[in-house]
Amino acid sequence: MAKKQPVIISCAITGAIHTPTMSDALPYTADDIANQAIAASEAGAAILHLHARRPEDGGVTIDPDAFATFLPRIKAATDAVINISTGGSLKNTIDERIAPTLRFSPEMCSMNMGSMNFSFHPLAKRYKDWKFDWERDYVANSDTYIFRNTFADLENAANQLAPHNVKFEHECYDVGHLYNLRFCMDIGLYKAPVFIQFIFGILGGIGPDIDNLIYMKRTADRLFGDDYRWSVLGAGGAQMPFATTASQMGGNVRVGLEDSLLISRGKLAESNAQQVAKIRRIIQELGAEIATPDEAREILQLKGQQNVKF
Ligand code: KMH
Ligand code: ZN
Repeated sequence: MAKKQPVIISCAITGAIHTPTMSDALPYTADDIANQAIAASEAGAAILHLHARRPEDGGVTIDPDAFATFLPRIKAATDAVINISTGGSLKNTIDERIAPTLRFSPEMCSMNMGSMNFSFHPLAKRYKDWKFDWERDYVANSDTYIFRNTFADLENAANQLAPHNVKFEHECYDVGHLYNLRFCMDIGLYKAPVFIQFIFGILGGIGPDIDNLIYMKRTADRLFGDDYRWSVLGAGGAQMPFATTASQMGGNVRVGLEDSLLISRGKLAESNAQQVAKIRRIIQELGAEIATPDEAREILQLKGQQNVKF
């Protein structure tokens, strides 16, 4: 019998949804982002999906200089694959959002496969006292944002990034995004195998029902055949159930405080590494292996750590 492929664990360390008030564990200084990323890698994450934050107040930033404060430290301490977000702001242009990736030329970066509502405003009602001034309005006003990823934006980003040979984490929040990806492959923007992150539970995207996972997977099988690898991210309380199910369906998984602050229903996680350790234990207890960073590189056909610029 053919050996089962090991499961790639991605860990998304801090993101742009949650704010410091929501959890003391959410990292936002360079030290904390680096330390939590390194610990997540030691716990079993092969890929680290990274955003930057303002160290003084935890605000979201896409300034390449902010990434420079932690990328070299993480690279020096781990052999994990670094994946830089290009979606980390709902307000900036695609040119601004790809600037960190253009400067640091990582092995991977995210690519969001359609324009959409992307809202987390219901979270604003849960907190009365906020640690920092910016947080309440940032969260409450997310109901006014359109997350812009037009076909022109996707083509512009692919053309500028082509010389860097970066593998995209194609973030697909709904079935239509899979068709957008197929179209972009057909016009030559991306090379197979593409890596698709199926996303469930973002307000504005498809909901966290397991039926939807089956449907997304079946649609991707039809559209991409052998030309894709896939992973699953469930937001909030859907994180562990969706990761567990995906790992049993032959998929890969993404955890991390970017997408969920919880370790179990109603209980805050202490760190990113705690979430990685939990999903690793579940995957291994259910009889699968987890991928090392080098196995992830082989499965996703990455250019290698020696070719990044940080
Ligand atoms: N937190 C994810 C649902 C990106 O970085 O490009 C969205 C995300 C976007 O990861
Ligand atoms: Zn992200």
